[in-house]
Formats: sequence, structure tokens, C-alpha cells
Amino acid sequence: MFTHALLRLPGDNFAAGLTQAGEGAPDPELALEQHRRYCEALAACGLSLTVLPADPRHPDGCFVEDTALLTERGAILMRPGAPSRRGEVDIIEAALKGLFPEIPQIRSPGTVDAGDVCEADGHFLIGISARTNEAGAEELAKLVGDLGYPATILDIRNTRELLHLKTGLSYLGDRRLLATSGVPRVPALDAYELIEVPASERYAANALRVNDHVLLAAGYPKTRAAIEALGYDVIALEMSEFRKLDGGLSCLSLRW
Ligand code: CIR
Repeated sequence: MFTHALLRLPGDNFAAGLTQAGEGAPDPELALEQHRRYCEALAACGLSLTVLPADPRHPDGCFVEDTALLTERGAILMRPGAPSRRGEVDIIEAALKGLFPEIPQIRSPGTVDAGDVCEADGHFLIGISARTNEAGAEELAKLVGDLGYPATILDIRNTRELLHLKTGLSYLGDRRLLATSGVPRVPALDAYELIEVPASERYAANALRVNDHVLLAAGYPKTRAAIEALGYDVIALEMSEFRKLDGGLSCLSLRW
């Protein structure tokens, strides 16, 4: 069960964030409204929220999930692959200090965005991407290994539509993964039931199981129906403005 979440508001300069989506500039005010509804959804799932103010130095700062990996046994700070995002980690570190006893960090030359890390019941699937390099993935596998968790490294660099591994892969719980066809079918995935997300709905593959609910981007009826058919209660959220910055639903929060 999750009891808490950490988030950061999108700022006035949100539209200056990194993107390859080619879907136009996001509207910062609408982003703020969508963020507010996202916060309401987490609260409805029973979580207490800490919402940090926007940081004008970091237009991508609301995508907090990339900066840290939280596990039941400890936290690990990342070293984001995009130089413009490295400074986002300090404030998250300050917010997590005191909650987690010792927090190691990925070191240079390693880079990891935690959007490349999908935990499936204590097994950590780590993607090597345009943001997470081999040194970072290996260091992270060792760090989660120190916490007693197994890890599998997948190379997603050949799948252009995946910014991060979790862009196309989410753990629903109950040994079920939601996945697009772009995620390499490595043997470690055989331990799970794969719920395939159709190419036309691939943005919906980044979903978030929070306690008794699954948070899902609004507007993807086939994926929603597939998840509901498995018995999950879906909360659909408008994500249009975050999508314009390549942001998935899970990356707006850190949960513990
Ligand atoms: C970036 O390119 O880094 C941000 N504009 C979006 C990051 C989204 N992170 C995620 O989906 N884990």
C-alpha cells in the first residue's frame, strides 16, 4: 500500500521543457489544472501529498519520478540523462531526507532517469535509453541488488517511440504488465501476464496502479476496457499538456 506521494507543480515556463512529441506547445495553465486533478486522484487513492512549488530553473521539474527511485527498502537518487534536468535532483533529495535513512546516488559517468525503471513486485526492469546509459543501468542494478532486489537490464534504444522504458511498460500488480509492442520481449517478462496496448493507444501504456485503483490517461478506450475487464477500478485523467512534453502519467509523482 502507498501512503504518500511527492509532486512538484508545473511552472509558468513549463512550455520550455524538453520535447520531441511535435504536438505543439503546452498551455501552462491547463497543465496546472490537469496536475490539480492528478493530485485529487492520488488523494482519492488514500495518499497524503507533499506538493513542492515550481522551480523556475527547471521547466521539466514536475516530472519528479525521473529523479529518484523509491522502494520499500530504501531510496536511490538518479542522475538524469538530460543535463538540463540534473539540478532537479537536489530539491527532491532535500524532500526525501529524513524519510529514507541513507540515499545513494547514481554517479558520473552513469546516467539514469527513473522513468526507465519499472518495478514489478520487487523485480527491477531497467531500460537503457537515450537518457539512461549502460554505466548508469549497471550501477542501479547493483544498488537495487544491495537492497536485495533482482534486476534485469533491457535495451530500448532501438524503439524510437519509447523515451523511457515506462513510456511503454507499467506494472499493474498481480503479476500483470501493461506493455506496448515496442518493449523488447526479454525472458524476464515471461514471468508476467502481458496486457498488450494497441499502437493507436500507446500513450496509455504508462499507467499507474495506486492501491485499489489504476490511474490511466483519458481517451484510450481499448486500454481502459482491457484493464477494467481484469477487475481494476480505473481513474481516467486528462494528460494532454504533459503528453506534449513527452511526459507520462506516472512521472508526475513519487510514491511510497
Ligand atoms: C523530458 O524530456 O525529460 C521531459 N520533458 C519529460 C519526462 C517524462 N518522464 C517520464 O515519462 N518518466
